[in-house]
Amino acid sequence: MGRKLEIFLVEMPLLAPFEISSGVSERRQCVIVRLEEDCLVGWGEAPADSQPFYSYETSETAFYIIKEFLSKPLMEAKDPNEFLNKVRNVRGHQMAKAGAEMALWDLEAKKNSIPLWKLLGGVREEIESGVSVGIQRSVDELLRVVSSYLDEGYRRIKLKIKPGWDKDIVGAVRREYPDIKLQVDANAAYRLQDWPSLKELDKYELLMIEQPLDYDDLVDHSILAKMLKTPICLDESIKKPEDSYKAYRLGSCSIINLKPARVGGLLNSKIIHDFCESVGMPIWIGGMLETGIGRGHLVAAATLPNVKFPNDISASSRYYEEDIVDPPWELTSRGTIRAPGAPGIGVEVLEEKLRKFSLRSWSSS
Ligand code: OSB
Ligand code: MG
Repeated sequence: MGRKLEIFLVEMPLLAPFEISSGVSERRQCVIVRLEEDCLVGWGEAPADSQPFYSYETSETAFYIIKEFLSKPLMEAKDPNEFLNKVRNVRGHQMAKAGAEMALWDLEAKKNSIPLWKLLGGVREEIESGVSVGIQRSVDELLRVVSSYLDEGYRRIKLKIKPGWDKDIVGAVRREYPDIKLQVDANAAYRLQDWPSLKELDKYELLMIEQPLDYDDLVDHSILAKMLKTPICLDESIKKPEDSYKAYRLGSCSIINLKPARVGGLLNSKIIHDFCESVGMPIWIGGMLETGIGRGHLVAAATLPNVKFPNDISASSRYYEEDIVDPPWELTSRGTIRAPGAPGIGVEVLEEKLRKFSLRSWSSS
């Protein structure tokens, strides 16, 4: 079979700093996985950042875990299912696993000369694109940013909130745009006893409120869900398929933000997707400021049938001055992104640029 594995610790400058309740990012780090077999190359991305503020994983831990514990299984596994079985005894490290597993999916699709989204079981040729708007310096600044994204055609706006940056800014955006699809994401910034602040958001007709309480919590979310009219969507709390089952049984959420990287890859994403579909719980696909490589995998996931809301999958120009794929991901005039017709993730990786943004690399031979 003869595979060659190379991993890159990449750092790319963001066009603008991205601030969420748990911290701010000015440059984005990730690990890119390159898996070559018979002149075909599969690509994956572990979008852990330099700081452990969203999850405990960082770009450095992902690089280390892939190199030390996932590289051999990745070289040997015949498909994603076998890979996940081989790495079952590595606890957690879902983003590291996802980066490796996605390279295997891309390779598999390329071997079969079909787009990844078709291999996954996708059913739509374009996916709805929304944009996630970070915490800004002022309400005026926020309104300017929102207006420019709406002008570009994004189908839904997600506002990052935290205590003190919530009801006023949501109210200001809602007054300016009474009819847009609007939602908020707290990145675990509230406690259950803060519920009165969250209750005030009920009057703004939000599609959902994402991860209001602790990053690991399911129980308090199930209590909060009964107190709010606005549907609760979970992000950080869903780290593997079992978590989606528990969240459903407890009533901790009625929507899931499915991030393939957060749950260990596309196979686990499919399992969560299929479970949610079977119980009538809609999902959408979230992002982690991925490069064009990771976003290729997100676009594929967003073509699945139970994806019922616009996704946090924006055009390359929303994140980076220069992306590392060609063509860069672009928005159509309908505020969508087209699922590519080319094999695998459907875009070409610009290897020279990738190497330019690499801080370090490691290869199997
Ligand atoms: O909570 O959804 C989140 C980015 C980094 C870490 C966490 C989150 C986000 C986003 C951005 O909201 C989504 C995107 O990639 O556009
Ligand atoms: Mg989120």
